[in-house]
Amino acid sequence: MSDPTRDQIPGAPAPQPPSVEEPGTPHDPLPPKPDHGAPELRTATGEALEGEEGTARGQQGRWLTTATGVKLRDTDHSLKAGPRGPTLLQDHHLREKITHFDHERIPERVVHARGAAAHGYFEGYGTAGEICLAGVFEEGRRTPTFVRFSTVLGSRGSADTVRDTRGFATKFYTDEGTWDLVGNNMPVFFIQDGIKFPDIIHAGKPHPDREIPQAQSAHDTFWDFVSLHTEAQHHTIWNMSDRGIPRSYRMMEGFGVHTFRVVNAEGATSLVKFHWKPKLGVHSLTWEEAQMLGGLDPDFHRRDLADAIEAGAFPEWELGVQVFPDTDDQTFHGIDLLDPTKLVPEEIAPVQPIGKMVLDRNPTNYFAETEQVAFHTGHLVPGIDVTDDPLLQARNFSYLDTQLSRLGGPNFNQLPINRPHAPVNDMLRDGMHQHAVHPGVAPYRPNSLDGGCPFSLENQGEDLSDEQKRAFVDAAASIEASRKVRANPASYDDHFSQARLFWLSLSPVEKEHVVRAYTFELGKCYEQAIKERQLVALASIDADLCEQVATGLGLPAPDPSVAVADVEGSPALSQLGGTWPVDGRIIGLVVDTTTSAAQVQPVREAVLAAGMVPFVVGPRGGEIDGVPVQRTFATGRSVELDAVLLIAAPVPAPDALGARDEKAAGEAAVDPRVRLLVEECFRHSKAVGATSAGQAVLESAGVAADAPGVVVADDPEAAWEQLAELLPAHRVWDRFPAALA
Ligand code: HDE
Repeated sequence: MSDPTRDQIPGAPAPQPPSVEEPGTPHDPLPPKPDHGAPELRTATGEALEGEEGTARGQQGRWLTTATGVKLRDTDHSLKAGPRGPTLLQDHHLREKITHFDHERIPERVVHARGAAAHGYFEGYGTAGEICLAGVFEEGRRTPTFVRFSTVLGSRGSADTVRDTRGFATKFYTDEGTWDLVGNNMPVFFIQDGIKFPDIIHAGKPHPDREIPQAQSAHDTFWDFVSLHTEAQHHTIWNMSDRGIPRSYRMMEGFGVHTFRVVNAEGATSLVKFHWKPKLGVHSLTWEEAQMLGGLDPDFHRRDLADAIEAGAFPEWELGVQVFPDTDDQTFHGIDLLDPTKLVPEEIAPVQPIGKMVLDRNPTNYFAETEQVAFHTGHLVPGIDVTDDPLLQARNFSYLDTQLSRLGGPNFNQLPINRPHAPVNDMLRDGMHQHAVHPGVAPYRPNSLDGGCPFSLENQGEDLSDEQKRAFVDAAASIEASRKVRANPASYDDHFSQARLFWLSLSPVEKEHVVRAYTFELGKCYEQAIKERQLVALASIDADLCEQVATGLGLPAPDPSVAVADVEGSPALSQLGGTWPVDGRIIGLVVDTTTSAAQVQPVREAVLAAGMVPFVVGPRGGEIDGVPVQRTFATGRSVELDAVLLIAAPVPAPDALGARDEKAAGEAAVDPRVRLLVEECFRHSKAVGATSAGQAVLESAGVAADAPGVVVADDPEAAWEQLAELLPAHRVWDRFPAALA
């Protein structure tokens, strides 16, 4: 029988430390190591607790205890009636351990179940002062933030790179209370009224009989819904565009979607739409990359976010607002600002920057932070208020309600990740998981027993500072005196003009991707009637779009159900064009066992100096001439890379391929896995470079040395110099068939 005190027995082998090295330094190209240290405990305001307080529950070289702090000698054997006898009910440690384990899971979010998050800060520019009194926007003021990105449809364990809308939810821990901006990476939504949210989600989720398909919109019920509810067509075309498969959470725009009402210090109101603009630009995967990653690295976006922050490439966004006068009709250039299926083109309402956000710290514990964070559109601060958008109104109910079952009661704001950084002095009492020990006897107002406390800020006159006076006051927005009705305004009947606006905004390459996405998704539907109905909707957006999808489906192109709208595109909606910072991009450096450090090191250093991450990809792990190999031909795949530089042309290694392939490998001049890597990089329009030594791979992959985005040079450094110039454009757009046509 093993002895739990074994590490204290003289002569017993010393316990081995976990086989990990120190966490990487910023810009260390090695993938980050798992941190096997004790979980850091934090206060409500995010400060790390020091010493005993901070590490009392960490995995440390201390005594293991029960939940009540009783030291244990053995947690490996249950208490039995003899070594081979039955387990005794008396075993309180076994029961505590198993019972706690049995209850480790909480319900996953009903939507947005899969997510990844990071801490950071928001810094105001001071430019919003004229329209909004919220302190968070004051010049230079830094407010801690926590951001959770997510997919919508998939379960918690689903893949990151599926075609879907992405959530972009930000918690601002402001001095005036917590403000949550719970947005998406697309500016419009499927439905105009929150009462239809359960319907669209039921349609998008897996079919109830077999629970398939997971995290997909390519199935009958989704297309049944969107073809029957044509208000969904605008959001759907965004999903079918490259926006539905982002390259990285760091490279997504974020939108508040609804119009919000802001109030300035004089009490004047304006209507605004919030936009997050990523410093790195808006970029996407190709559909094939997204599909491959679903299998090869389902955690791709989660890993990318954490790795970038670990490497010091902190993601950054600028927050901007489109500002509209708060007129009675709440429209702008004829666009109904209360209709969440409509955007306002930036060309007619420019996005004005009001601050920036930097994400600079990974969560310490996924469950405690990313899983337990609870966003709520009703978490508003003085100066920021809601409008009557019926989708937003329903959300204001739903987000509070859903936490009750997800987090087990009404005290979820006391969880460390949700605790406000502003002082809390509420009269909410008791309930499941109450952590506060409230003194006093009179949690009601007015009272005469607890000195009348707490006071509300009304009638306090001169005793309060200006800042204290800044309480939340609901904006006194006028409402149309009317009868109670279950109806939409007439403006909500226009379902196609903005879907067309989006289509017309795209470049030929982006349009081609949209056509392929519709063709794929509808091709996965079984019901002919659904495909035909969706084709009618496409005809109402654009005849050419409909024609191309119909051809792919082998169906005739129908007539539109409504006259095609006479609108123009909004150039700001296209992702193409421009050049962008390359922070955190991953560059594959292909070597073989004969490659010398002198060939690789200067390029590695140049890549690092440019803020990118070099991955040395070699035939085996370990080091080659002292240079660490990050990926082998077995563990690496093109989809992880943003560009590849062939420093060598590795020859086949038959033993790595399995007996059956040995003959073929022996005959090939180049390792087929490297050839595949280059074929894929080329097909996905990534920059490809080769030295004269690596050029044989290009030949074997059928890639012409003078093809767009392919560079060849004598030595690695010269090749890298040319390759680096291609990266700010994200992809070699000229290589896509639509661009070549
Ligand atoms: Fe949500 N949504 N939503 N949603 N939503 C939730 O809240 C809901 C909508 C969004 O990372 C839930 O805490 C209704 C629009 C994000 O924790 C739930 C309606 C937008 C997240 C809920 C909408 C969003 C959620 C599930 C229609 C973009 C993830 C768990 C009236 C502006 C937040 C939870 C996170 C999560 C309800 C529509 C964004 C059930 C009823 C529009 C980013 O409360």
